Amino acid sequence: MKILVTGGAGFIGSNFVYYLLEKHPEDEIVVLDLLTYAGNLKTLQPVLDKIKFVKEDICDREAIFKLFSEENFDVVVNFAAESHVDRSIEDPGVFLKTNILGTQVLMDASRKYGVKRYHQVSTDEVYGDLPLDRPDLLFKETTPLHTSSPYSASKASADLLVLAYYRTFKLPITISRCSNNYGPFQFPEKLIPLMIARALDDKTLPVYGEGLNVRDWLHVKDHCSAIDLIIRNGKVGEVYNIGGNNERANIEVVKTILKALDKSESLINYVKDRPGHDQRYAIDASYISKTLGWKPEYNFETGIMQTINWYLDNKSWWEEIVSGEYKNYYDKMYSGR
Ligand code: NAD
Ligand code: TDX
Repeated sequence: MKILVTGGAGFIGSNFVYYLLEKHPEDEIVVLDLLTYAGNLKTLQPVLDKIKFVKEDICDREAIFKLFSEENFDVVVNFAAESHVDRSIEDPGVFLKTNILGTQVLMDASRKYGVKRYHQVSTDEVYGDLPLDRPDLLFKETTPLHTSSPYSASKASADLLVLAYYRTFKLPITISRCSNNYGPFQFPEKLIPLMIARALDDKTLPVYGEGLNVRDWLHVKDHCSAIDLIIRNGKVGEVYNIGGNNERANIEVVKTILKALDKSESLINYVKDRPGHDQRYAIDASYISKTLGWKPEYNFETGIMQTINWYLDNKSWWEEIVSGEYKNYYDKMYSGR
């Protein structure tokens, strides 16, 4: 099987490439990535001789059509996106372009060149949020889309477009909507790697609001195994929720990291809340479990310890990031907050 992995130099995409190489060494993998601030070719360095890498923008119609005409992909898995909510609040434009129009270009090329499966990597954020005082409520695949941030609105728009291409053009699609991922190679703008990196440097940890917002954490490897099952055995036209059943308030996550690193809770700094901040995400993943037999391997306690150890053992990967342009980003987003 020949698989195009877009956004394969980012966090989840690169983990997916490693997953495929181990699980399906017979597959041919092409990674396409624009290498934005979030993409890092170093992440794929050890396997560059086993895959083909193409630096390209998913919005560049001509380049994408040329690639599809040359490669004859069986499957496209679209991870490429602008993915950080805070950045979408600062500057929504690029989110609409990449996340919506980029998806359209990839689907148009998939139609023209007869791709057998187009898989869209979506998010639980398309469902909006759940109240903190209703632990009985979970997102189901049938929950109406109801978005909060420019990021989630762009992802929901893409989802609707993917469903439209199925209904109107019979493009063989599947969609997965996943909860918050954590694990190796996550860019240190997201909660867990940001807090690990800052705690290790004895810097303050900026917790939004009171830290009571809840996320349902899923180890990235479990996300990869779910996508792999969907592209091989999933039903065309279906949406699959993927979740870890590991709900934690942000402050609990931050305190877990501090404890594991033997750092003081006095590093915690409660800062101004994120505008439009979603309160709680919680996924009902029973459909993929029942129909495809998927189940997560990691629980949060072991997964977070492994992740912390990975950041300790791979300082060179993230120290380079936090010493460059990232410093300006951090000052811009957090100063005076
Ligand atoms: P990421 O920001 O780490 O990686 C995104 C990758 O896409 C980067 O390598 C970047 O260079 C590339 N990219 C960006 N714009 C591009 C363009 N125009 N053309 C080609 N490549 C481009 O993101 P991630 O956390 O790995 O997320 C991957 C996907 O999973 C996204 O679609 C995101 O919405 C979705 N998702 C993420 C999470 C999470 O917790 N991180 C949860 C659910 C869903
Ligand atoms: O400095 C911070 N302080 C803080 O309190 C940051 C960066 C985050 N937070 C809070 C906000 C959220 O409640 O932590 C929680 C997690 O924040 P993020 O890591 O930014 O993730 P989130 O906004 O939940 O979105 C993530 O999950 C769904 C991914 O970034 C998305 O790409 C994915 O679709």
